Amino acid sequence: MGTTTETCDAVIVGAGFAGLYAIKRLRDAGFKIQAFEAGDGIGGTWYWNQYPGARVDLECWDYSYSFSRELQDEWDWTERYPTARELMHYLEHVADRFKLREHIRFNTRVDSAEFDENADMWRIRTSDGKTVAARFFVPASGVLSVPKPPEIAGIETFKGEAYHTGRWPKHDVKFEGKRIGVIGTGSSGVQTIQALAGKCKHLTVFQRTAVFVVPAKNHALTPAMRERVRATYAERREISKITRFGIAAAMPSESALDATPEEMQMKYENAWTNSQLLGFRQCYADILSNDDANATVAEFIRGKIRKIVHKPHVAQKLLPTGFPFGTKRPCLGDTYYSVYNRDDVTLVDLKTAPIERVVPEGIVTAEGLIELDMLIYATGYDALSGALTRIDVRGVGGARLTDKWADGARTYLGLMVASFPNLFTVTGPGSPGPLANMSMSIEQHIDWITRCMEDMRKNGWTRIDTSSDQEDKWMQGVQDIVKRTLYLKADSWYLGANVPGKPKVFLPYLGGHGNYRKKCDEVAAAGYEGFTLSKTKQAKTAGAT
Ligand code: N01
Repeated sequence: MGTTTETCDAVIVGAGFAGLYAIKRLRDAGFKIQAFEAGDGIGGTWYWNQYPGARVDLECWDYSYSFSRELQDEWDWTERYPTARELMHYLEHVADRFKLREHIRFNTRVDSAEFDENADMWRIRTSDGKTVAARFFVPASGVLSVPKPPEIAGIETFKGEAYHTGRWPKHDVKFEGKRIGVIGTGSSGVQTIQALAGKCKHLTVFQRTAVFVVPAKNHALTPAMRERVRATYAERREISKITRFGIAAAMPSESALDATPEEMQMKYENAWTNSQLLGFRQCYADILSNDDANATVAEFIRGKIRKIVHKPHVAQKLLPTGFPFGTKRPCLGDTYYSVYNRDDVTLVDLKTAPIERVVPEGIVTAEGLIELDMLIYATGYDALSGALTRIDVRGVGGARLTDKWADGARTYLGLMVASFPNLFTVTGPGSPGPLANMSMSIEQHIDWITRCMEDMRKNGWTRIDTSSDQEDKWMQGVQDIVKRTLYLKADSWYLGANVPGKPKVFLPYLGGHGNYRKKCDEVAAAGYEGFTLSKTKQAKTAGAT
């Protein structure tokens, strides 16, 4: 371990939505903090994902900070679903407005973190060879931030340009006149494909699993639209705090199985026409819990695909089958299916023509060589736990987090890992995380963490930990809830099924954002039930702690 050069109350990892809010809240609460960011700029996900067509799939009104009324009033979003670039500018504005940059060391990765049991301090080592000692460790490093490689033989031999959507380069990438291949048809692939069709010489899409893509209905925002939202913004935010998905959307109580065909058709047409991410899930209560109810939506969308795509054999390949609607995150896209009516777009179905290898000239599938000038990997992420397990984290007794999570990530309350004291996870395993509005979830987590750290400071506690029993109970609860739904019927990144060798454990808490918030508040109010709080004999009180 290197020489300790700095001491602070909390080390924060990341300068995205979560990291920035953590810096602001903890600094304002009087803690001395140091944040590290691997990139050279602000933005997290939105800094790295500047691929063509990248934009968020929740409306800007919900996918934004709620902590500052002034910020809310002064920032004018230009589109219903802002682009990655606009989101990055928004976060840069937040960093400047609240003077957060001075707390961030850019171009610096956290390599390891080791808990010093005698001092109740984390010793955190960074890629610049320095070590920081901090009472608290808050990795706000994102749930979808570690790109998953495509695991295809020969990728290093390709002589053209190659990019992963999650690590899009900062230089200008030219597409004109090029033969481009996109591997992957999740949200990133769908957006990239829509953006590149017609902008390059030829686009070849390599699809392993067809997904459900529902219309985005993105549009520019006018001042009048912005005013309408601002008029009831406070109320909208308050309602969002108690709902299942962390947005002000009412969930129905009726079953799809009780609806008449006409009524159902009308609802689904309305969801298709006036779409938003939750549109279809808001039609009936049992869309995500009953196979027959789910099948009605799936078949409605398949009917739309058959109508939009002119060539029946292409339409057939695009029909999502084998998993229920909504159990893999549905994608938003206005032109996705019609792209396949173009002569300069080809769909390769990897189920019938698997990729054999990448060669210098392009990709060889079971049906032969496809020559390419550029390859874009839209192959997803090592989600939820990946950002944490790539850091060498060692807790009590030197135990490694990667060993502890060898059979699947586990936490108590989605906030803490037993025997890794004073380390708070943010929107990670065991929390609603990506199955609710992320910006709302981030604020809730960071507010809870701040309150906890303040209570510890007030009481002179230097260590907070939990037990394996608490983890067992919490993670069992997470599994009990998911078993009542259809989510386990899809090989999704929610359960790590997309990463070869990763244990298949469903990680997000599906009980809803509102219930989760309530539970976290109750635990804190009951004196941090399920946690143990203590004082070290030789506590080296750092800064304000
Ligand atoms: O990743 P994904 P993503 N050979 O894992 C395929 C959020 N997000 O980056 O399904 C061939 O969903 C893989 O195939 P399969 C959002 O929450 C949001 O697109 O495993 N194909 C799949 O098609 C989203 O859910 C936004 O069979 C391979 C694709 O690659 C999450 O991020 C935008 C392969 C990966 O899809 C992840 O989305 C972007 C291989 N070896 C992302 N390996 C918005 O807000 C993987 N695939 C709109």
